[in-house]
Amino acid sequence: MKLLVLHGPNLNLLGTREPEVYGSLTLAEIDAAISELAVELGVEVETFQSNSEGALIDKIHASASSVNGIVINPAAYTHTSVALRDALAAVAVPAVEVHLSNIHRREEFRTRSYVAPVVVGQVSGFGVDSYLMGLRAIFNHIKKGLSEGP
Ligand code: CA2
Repeated sequence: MKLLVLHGPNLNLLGTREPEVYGSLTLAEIDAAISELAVELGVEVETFQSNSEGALIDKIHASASSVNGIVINPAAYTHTSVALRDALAAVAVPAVEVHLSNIHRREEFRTRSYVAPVVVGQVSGFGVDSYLMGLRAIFNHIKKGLSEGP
């Protein structure tokens, strides 16, 4: 099984500012925790961060035929991007949306996710554990689908 983990804009700055909101881990440390869990689950994981909406969409398109599932933190594009939502819907690869912070208990504009209706589910508010729970969730979702057969 191969999974893709996508990080949206500004997440490359993690660990430098707003630790009270996003935690104190850097993106490299989050990726290391993801890789560790991937070994435990016996799956291959690729991680990718971009500040560009187009680059994230291109990565989804390019990976569509080679990955079984996606974990995505679309960051601010969560609340703005119909294009990202359309890309996820178009490729029909199951995805889980994750957020470090709880987007439902912050500013009102963060409570709307354009991505939520096209993913299997959302994990929000648990810091790095949102990614790890998201990874386990998509792994279990795919395994269930594979074992059920056609
Ligand atoms: O809680 C999350 O994971 C978010 O997706 C993070 C986004 C925010 O726009 C979403 O509403 C919720 C922001 C990521 C910005 O990350 C920073 C990291 C360090 C310093 C400043 C911003």
